[in-house]
Amino acid sequence: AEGSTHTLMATVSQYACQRRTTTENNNKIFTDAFEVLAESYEFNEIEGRCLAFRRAASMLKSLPRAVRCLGEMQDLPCLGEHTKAVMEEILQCGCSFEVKKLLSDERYQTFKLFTSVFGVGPKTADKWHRRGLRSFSDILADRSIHLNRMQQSGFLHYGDISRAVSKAEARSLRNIIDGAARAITPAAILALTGGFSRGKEFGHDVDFIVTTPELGREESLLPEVIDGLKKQGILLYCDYHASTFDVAKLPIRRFEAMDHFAKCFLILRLEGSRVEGGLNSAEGDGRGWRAVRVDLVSPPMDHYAFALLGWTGSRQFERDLRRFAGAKRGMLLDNHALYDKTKNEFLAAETEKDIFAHLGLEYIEPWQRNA
Ligand code: DGT
Ligand code: MG
Repeated sequence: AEGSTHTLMATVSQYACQRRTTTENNNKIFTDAFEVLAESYEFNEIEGRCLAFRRAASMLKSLPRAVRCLGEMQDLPCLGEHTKAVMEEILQCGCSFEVKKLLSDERYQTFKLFTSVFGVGPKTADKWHRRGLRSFSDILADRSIHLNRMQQSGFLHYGDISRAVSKAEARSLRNIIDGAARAITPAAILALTGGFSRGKEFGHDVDFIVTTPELGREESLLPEVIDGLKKQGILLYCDYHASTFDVAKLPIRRFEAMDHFAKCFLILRLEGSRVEGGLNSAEGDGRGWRAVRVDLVSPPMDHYAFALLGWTGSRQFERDLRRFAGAKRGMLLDNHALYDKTKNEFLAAETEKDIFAHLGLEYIEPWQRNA
């Protein structure tokens, strides 16, 4: 077994889209440490180092077993001097001194707390930190701080939306969105995407694609679905973005930019009675409901496969798909389209399998994309 595992490790690709990564992580002791370091670099806007740690963590997640010694690291991709040094320390001492120091660092702790609020990113966290604010009560007591609508909702529903969403809750939300979409058109198509479509047990939100086969109809579908949710009295927050999608535009390389499809970021009220097996968390404080974050995206049907591939994730899988397309195939990929730069043409796709085939990649199932 030792020999075969070693061979397996020797053939690990540097690209997440050429690896199969389930939700089972055999190297959590390393990847948890890397995530703290990546976050810290993210808070300080040192993007290169942040991505290096995320890439290393993602590679380790794909391994069939834990890395047990220094020698095993030599054959693995995505590991640099810094990542290796952290792993070596963890192997020797059980933890990383650098990570321990960060976890007790005042700046790291404050950024972690502030960015846990819906609508607060590193830039806002930095602004508040510079003003000497350190806690939620500091922020809420400071009259010179203006909270936007998203942040106001973030604070209002903080307890609920910082609590993980379960699979059962995701299923209930699916039924709610499905009902709302079908009431508008029976032809409505609803697909679960994001972490739950990769088989995750818990998520920070629930992501769906909602569209219709009739091209162009999807643009008005989403506002109508939102209106339906509002009429049901379960719409607690809605940030709607109309489509700015232009079929002629070339795909963009940067992953971080949001796509141009019509979409909305919602907070919905999920009633306990709708959840099979009860809603423990909300029952706990005697309300019988909880607030949940839901994202809906509405691509035109001829770009459905790209939207599905783009929203299924994981984020690292998406980053590496794009990186692979560019570096290995001379192609541009984003959530809208795939463009072949050598042939100067868009490559159409009806399914995710078509896109993998265009890229010359073996098909990776959604549950194997937990990179
Ligand atoms: P979680 O945290 O349990 O909700 O995990 P995920 O994997 O569902 O993560 P989430 O909900 O943040 O994002 C789901 C997918 O949606 C992600 O893999 C790619 C897409 N997506 C979300 N945000 C962005 C973004 O800022 N840019 C791009 N290009 N795609 C995004
Ligand atoms: Mg999600």
